[in-house]
Amino acid sequence: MSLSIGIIGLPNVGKSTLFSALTKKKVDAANYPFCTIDPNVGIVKVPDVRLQQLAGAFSSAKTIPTIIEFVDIAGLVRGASKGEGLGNKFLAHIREVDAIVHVVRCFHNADIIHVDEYVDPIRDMETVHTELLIKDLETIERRLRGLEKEARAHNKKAIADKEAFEGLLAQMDKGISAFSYMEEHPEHKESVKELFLLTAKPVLYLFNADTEEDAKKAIEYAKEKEIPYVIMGIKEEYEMAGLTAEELKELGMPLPKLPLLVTKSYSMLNLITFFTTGPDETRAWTIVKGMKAPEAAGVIHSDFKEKFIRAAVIECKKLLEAGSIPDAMARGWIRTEGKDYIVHDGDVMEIRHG
Ligand SMILES: Nc1nc2c(ncn2[C@@H]2O[C@H](COP(=O)(O)OP(=O)(O)OP(=O)(O)O)[C@@H](O)[C@H]2O)c(=O)[nH]1
Ligand SMILES: [Mg+2]
Repeated sequence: MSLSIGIIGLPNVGKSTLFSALTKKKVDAANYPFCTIDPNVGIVKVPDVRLQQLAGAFSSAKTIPTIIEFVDIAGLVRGASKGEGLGNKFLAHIREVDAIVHVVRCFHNADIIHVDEYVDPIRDMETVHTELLIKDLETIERRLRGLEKEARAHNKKAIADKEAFEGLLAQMDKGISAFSYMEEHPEHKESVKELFLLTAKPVLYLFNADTEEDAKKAIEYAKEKEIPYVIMGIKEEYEMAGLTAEELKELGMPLPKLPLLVTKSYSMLNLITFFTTGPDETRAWTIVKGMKAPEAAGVIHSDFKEKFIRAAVIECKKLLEAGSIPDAMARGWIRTEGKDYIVHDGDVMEIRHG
């Protein structure tokens, strides 16, 4: 299971540079708007120290991290929802991703063209948000028109959907995203999810800034809206991405922030990691928070879900403390869990299946 994160933002703000730094893939990144047209897709390993620790403790021959997909999408401009710029094509690409990293230009550099002439992070965030909202409003209104007849015929689901969508429309008129609406109204979540709205996806802001001072206003805005954010100088990160940890130390460079972006994106998607380990390999697996043991087993192999019998489970920390499976067993730290067990982040599991 690999989920995808779309990198979005205005043209020429550093999206492709970020993508290259993350995926080590060479893609077109240049100082002109709409440099990217077709999306670039790349896979990124999710950094996790526990994986190396486990592999070390078990002298595993192979170490396999879990991955997340990043998609570098074309830049969006005001009017995109009406077809401006790359318009609808751009919006269609956003619809396909599971979450969004929204790159916002905060750095000042007169040589790099800004499509709206000068640097203003708040205006830019609102431009993008507004375009997504407009597109969503169209979707909701269209759906509501389709529901009228069924609701009048007392169809229960149609009535519930209608109530959910009308509430959502009223909130969206105030600029509220479908994501926030679902948080506020869990009772309408199922109805809203069915619309696949653009603003229903979780968002993480990436403030592309050389200094924290450059991002100050943007940070205040994100805090007020309760949207998570990271601050980094994308160009610097890109340059650092080509260097090893030793080289960075020698040059007196700061620690790269890209791993933090990856882990934040991962948790934004509500994802957690469990492990399998042994002499052959130690491997990290991705599941959605709240998944039960058979579903988690199904991520390893689709057959395991149906044929799941039980799992031997121990927290990664405990296993490392015990040092080996027999020692952990002797201490009574390995539990046997059944079909209803909800898997936790950091569990090390051995699945028994038929
Ligand atoms: N000074 C400075 N320049 C940057 C930074 N990040 C990106 N740039 C430059 O900005 C220009 C545009 O970068 P891209 O990564 O191509 O931007 P994009 O958002 O992918 O643009 P489109 O594909 O056109 O939407 C390039 O010349 C980058 O080198 C930064 O942090 N500081
Ligand atoms: Mg680009």
